[in-house]
Amino acid sequence: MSRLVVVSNRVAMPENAGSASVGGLTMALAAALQQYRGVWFGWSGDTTPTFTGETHVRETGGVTIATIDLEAQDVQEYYNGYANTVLWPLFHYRIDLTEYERAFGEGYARVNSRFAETLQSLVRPDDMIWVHDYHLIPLAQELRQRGLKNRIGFFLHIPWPACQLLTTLPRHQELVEALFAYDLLGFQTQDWLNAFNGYVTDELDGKIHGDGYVSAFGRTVRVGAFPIGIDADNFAQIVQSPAAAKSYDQAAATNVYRDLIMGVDRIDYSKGLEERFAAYDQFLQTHPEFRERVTYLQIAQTSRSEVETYQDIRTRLDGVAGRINAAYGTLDWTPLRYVNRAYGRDFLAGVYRAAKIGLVTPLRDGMNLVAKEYVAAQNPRNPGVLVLSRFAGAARQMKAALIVNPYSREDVADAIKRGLTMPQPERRQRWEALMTGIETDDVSTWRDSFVAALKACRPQAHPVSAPTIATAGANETVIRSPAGRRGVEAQARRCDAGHHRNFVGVANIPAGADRADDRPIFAADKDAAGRRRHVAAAHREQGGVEEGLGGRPLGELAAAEPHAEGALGLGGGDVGSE
Ligand code: ADQ
Repeated sequence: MSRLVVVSNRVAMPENAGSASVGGLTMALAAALQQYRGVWFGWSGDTTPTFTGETHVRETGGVTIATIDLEAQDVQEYYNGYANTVLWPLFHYRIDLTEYERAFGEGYARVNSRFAETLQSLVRPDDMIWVHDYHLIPLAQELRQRGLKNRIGFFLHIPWPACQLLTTLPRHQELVEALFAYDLLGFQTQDWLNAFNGYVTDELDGKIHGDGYVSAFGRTVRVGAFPIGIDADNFAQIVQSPAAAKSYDQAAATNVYRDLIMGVDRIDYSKGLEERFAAYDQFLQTHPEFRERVTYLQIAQTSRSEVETYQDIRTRLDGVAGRINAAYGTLDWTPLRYVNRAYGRDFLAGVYRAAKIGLVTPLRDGMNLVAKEYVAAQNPRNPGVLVLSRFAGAARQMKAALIVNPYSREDVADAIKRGLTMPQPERRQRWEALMTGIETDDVSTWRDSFVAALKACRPQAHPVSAPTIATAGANETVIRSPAGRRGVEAQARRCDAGHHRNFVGVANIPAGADRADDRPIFAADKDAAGRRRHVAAAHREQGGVEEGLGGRPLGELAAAEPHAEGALGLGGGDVGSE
C-alpha cells in the first residue's frame, strides 16, 4: 500500500489534536492520519537564525511527523505576509485588507522551495502526496522541478475568489499555473470550484471537460468538490464524556432562567464577529421582551496576532462588546459574555449542547466546522437551532439550518428570535436532517473520497528532470528546462528572487540566432543604473513564446539599452511587473 504524505503549513501532533488546539485543518488531518500509515510534513512553528534544512523526525501513533524550522524573515514574508496578508484576505473577498508587497511574494516562493527541497528526500516513489491549503500552492511545481513524479493532490480549505477579485493579485496567472502541476485539485464546495473554473475559462481561455478535468497552460488536471466534515463518531463520544457533562452543567446552571446563544470562532474578520455583535444589539433593541432572558456567549480565540488587521479587529470587538453590556446590562445580567481563549473540544461540546442557538455567521468561509460541531453536540430529543450564514461553505449542505445574510443585522436578529421561539417538533425535524448530513459526509468520507480520486485520476506527463543552470559568459546564464519556456521562466525567477528584482521576461531564441544548438538561455546584463537585467529564453521546440529576439545575437542583447523590451521583441506580458 502506498503511503500518504500529508503536507501542511503547520503540523499538530495527533495525540494533542483532540485537546485545546485550534483550527479546523488540524482536526481534520489528525483524524485522517490516524487511519493512514503516513508522514505529516510541515513547519515546526520554530525559527532558526539561518535556514538549515534539518528535518526533525519522530514517530507517533503509526504516523511519522517531520518538521522543519524556518527563518524569522520567512515567517514574516511567507506566513504573516503572503499567506495571511495577501491570499487570506483576497480569497475571503477582502481586497481592501490585502497588502501586496513584493518581498511577501519572494518569501512565499522561497519557503515553498525550502519545503520542496527538504521534503523530496522523505518521499518514496510510490507515495501519494496530499498538500493542504493556500500557504503551499506552488509546492507541487517545486517538487516537479526536482524530478518528483508522484501523484500530488491539493486541497484548498478556504474559498476560491471570483475571477474579478483574483485578477487584482499581481502575478495571479503564475499562482494559478502552479496549481496545474498537481494531479488533483480539491475545493470545499461546488461554488468555489465554479469560481476556479470561471477563472480558467475567462482568464486563461482554458477548457472545462465534462469528466471533471480542466485544461490550461498545456496541462490537464482533475478537479472536484470535497466538502470537509467532522469526525462525527468521535464527536458523539466526546459529547458523552465527563468533561462535556461538567461544562454542560456549568453552562446550564448559569443560564437556568435564560436561553444561551453561542458562537465559537477564531478572531478573524472573515468570521463576521463585529456584524454578529451588531445583530445581537439589534435583537435586544427591537425585542426588549427578550432582555434578561438570553445570554450570548462568544468564545473567540485570538489568532494571527502578529498581523496588524487582527490586532485592530480585536480592539474593535472589545469596544463593541463593552458598549452592548453597558447599554443593556443590569446588576445580575451580562447580555454578552465575550471570552478570548481556547477550550478543549470536550469542554466546547458540553457548552454547545447547552446552547439553544448556535450562531455561525461568517462573511465568507470555506466550510466552517463549528456549524457541524454544534449540531453534532445537540440532545436529539430537545435540540437547539443553528443560525448559519449563507456565505459559509457549510450552507451548501446544511439547508435545514436557519440560513441568514450576515451583512443584514435585521435578518440575523429575526433568525435569533425565530430560533428562540421555534417549537420543539420543528427543531427536531431540522436537527435530524442536519445530523444525517453530518454523519454521511463526515471527515472519513472527505478523506476517502479525496484519496480515492487522487488514486484514480489520470496522471499527468510530468517533466521529470530539473532545469539545469550554467554560466555561459560574464553576463549570461544558460538554463535548460524540459518544461520549456515555463520551466526556464520559473527558474529565472528563482535566480532573480534571491538577489535581484529586475527580471524582464522570457523569449525564444529564433532559428538563425548565433547560438548554434538553439538551447534555452537566460541572459543577464546590467542596465544604465548598474542593476542587473535578465533575459531568459526558452527552448523553441517546447512551446515557447512566439516572439523571438529578432535574430539578434546574444552579445547584442546584453549590450541593449535598459527598458528596451520592445526592441528585444520580448513576450511575457506582465512578467517582472509585480
Ligand atoms: P478555520 O477558519 O479555523 O478553518 P473552522 O472550520 O470554523 O474554521 O474550524 C475551527 C475549529 O477550531 C473548530 O473545530 C472549532 O471547534 C475550533 N475552535 C475555534 N475556536 C476555538 C476555541 N476558542 N477553543 C477551542 N477550539 C476552537 C479553515 C477554514 C474553514 C474550514 C476549515 C477546515 O477557514 O472554512 O472549515 O479550515 O477545512
